[in-house]
Amino acid sequence: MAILFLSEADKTDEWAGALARELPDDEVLIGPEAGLARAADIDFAVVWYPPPGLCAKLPALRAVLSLGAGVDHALLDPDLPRHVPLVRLIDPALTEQMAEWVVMNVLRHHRLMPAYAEQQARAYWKRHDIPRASARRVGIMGLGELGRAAAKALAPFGFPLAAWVTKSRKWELGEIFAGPDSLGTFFAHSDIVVCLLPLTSATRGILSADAFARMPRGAAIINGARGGHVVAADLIAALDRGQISAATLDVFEREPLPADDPLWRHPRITITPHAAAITLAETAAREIASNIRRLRRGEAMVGIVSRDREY
Ligand code: NDP
Ligand code: OXD
Repeated sequence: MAILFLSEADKTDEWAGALARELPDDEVLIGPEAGLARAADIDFAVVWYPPPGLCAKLPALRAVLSLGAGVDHALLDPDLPRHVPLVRLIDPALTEQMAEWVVMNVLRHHRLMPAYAEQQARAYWKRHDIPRASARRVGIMGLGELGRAAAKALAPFGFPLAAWVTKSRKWELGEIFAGPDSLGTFFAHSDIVVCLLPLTSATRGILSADAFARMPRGAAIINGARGGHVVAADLIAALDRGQISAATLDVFEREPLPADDPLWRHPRITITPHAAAITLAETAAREIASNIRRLRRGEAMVGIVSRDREY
């Protein structure tokens, strides 16, 4: 059988090579034309923003495997077959990178680096008092693969941790807030808010004017999830009023972020180009191939997405 690789992202050769090494008995086909020409032979599609309607034309398809941890890109296809599983990527290498990025940015905000960067631009020397880490509350939105790893990496610094999830549970590292009714209280208890949610109908636009107003004055925002979580105009307004002190954004509604976007030039916004965690072909292909082998052995795959929850 054949694996179809569907992604406009760069490094196609690297990906095809890594998948071929992991699955030596399979043919790896690249791109929509190759897919349509050999539709009947394809049992797995490995995708990032698959062309809408294409997966529906593959009669032997057994699973759609995302090249990323998020699957919002695949769910944009209204014809994505519902009878085959959609699988997100769980890759320890990706998780490790995200934990590093979150720790780096929580420490940057905790230690007022955005304010010092602004001062440096004006050659202005002024020291600010900072609270101890034990008095800086960090609220993590989403406690999945990435949220849990970020929390574990933050815990040794002594920040009081909280997490917002769908269902209540025991959590040894901090306080759990569950469901939409607890969101306002969660925000009110978070001096630094880290967003690691999937982008779904329930989470789109969740970091809005209303959310910023509920946070303590001077709270900082770190978004490593998806651009659609943040209402950019509301964030800029909250920064300009001082309600939010600074923000770090890795993800945007439009990527690459257009050069004339005001987010680029705001003095208290730090931007990374969707680089918080970059999928590495070698490690990701290993995880994807393991899932393909699991299904072929009749075992359950890891990371199956609920189509109703959208994650
Ligand atoms: P998971 O599916 O493992 O975890 C999702 C978490 O979000 C769960 O804890 C879930 O709660 C929570 N959640 C989902 N919907 C809601 C809701 N409506 N209300 C409250 N909590 C909710 O995802 P990952 O941790 O693997 O990844 C998270 C996201 O990070 C990805 O979807 C992707 O968009 C983004 N990402 C960004 C990268 C980057 O480089 N910037 C790289 C990789 C991923 P519960 O536990 O109750 O189910
Ligand atoms: C992902 C991403 O979802 O890279 O893995 O954003």
